[in-house]
Amino acid sequence: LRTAHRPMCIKARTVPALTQDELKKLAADKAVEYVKSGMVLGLGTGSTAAFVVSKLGELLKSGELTNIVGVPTSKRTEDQARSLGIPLSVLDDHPKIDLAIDGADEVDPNLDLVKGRGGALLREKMVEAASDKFVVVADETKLVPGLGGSGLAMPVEVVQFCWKYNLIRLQELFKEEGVEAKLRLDGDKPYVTDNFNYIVDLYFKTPIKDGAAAGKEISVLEGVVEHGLFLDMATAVIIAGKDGVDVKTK
Ligand code: ABF
Repeated sequence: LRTAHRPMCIKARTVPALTQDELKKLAADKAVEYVKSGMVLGLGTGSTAAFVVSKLGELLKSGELTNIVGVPTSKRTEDQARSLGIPLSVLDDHPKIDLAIDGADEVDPNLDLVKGRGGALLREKMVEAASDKFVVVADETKLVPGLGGSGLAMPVEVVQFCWKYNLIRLQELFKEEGVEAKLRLDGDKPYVTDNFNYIVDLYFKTPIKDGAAAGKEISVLEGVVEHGLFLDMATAVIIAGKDGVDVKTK
């Protein structure tokens, strides 16, 4: 005989879900655990990286960290770090960086990234390429099964001279993937990067099949300065989500 179970009515105590900013801060706090006194640090750009910079400012103020030097990846980050009293330098004076911490727009299962929707891709790539360790901080919305798969922009920084010529070449390069290329705007004017270049955003209809090949094909176009595919660069990715903070390494 089957016993009839009467459904028990349990009133679940609702724990408020963390906001996206709270998740970003969790990832940032975890990443700062990698920082040691005396390090030269690459300081990323974007809202998640800004939580890292704030935390570094707090730790310097309290004396828990001493003698660090930051190499910022954008004017925005430079301004924030300066306002917090973080000693700053540039890549030319510190060509070897101990650790860079930065956000990302997309993270795939291989820890490859799309970056640069914040417009700072060139300095980010230079600083992160010069770093012994590169730790990425993100909330779980950034996880994608394949790069370009979010339907959002994959940026390419191009010189202003003949930007349209490059936009058309980029669109032709990825014709089979049905890419739509658009000049990034700031109001009704072209968006200008910290390096006085423009950005052409590529919108893929399907994820990029071979990121390494795509990166090479974009890089060889004259007039292209840098692209937002950051492949094989991340040492660790710290993802904050509803189940906690997950540190992914290769
Ligand atoms: C930087 O900021 C960029 O490479 C990326 O485009 C963006 C991510 O911003 P957020 O942390 O605000 O989502 O890390």
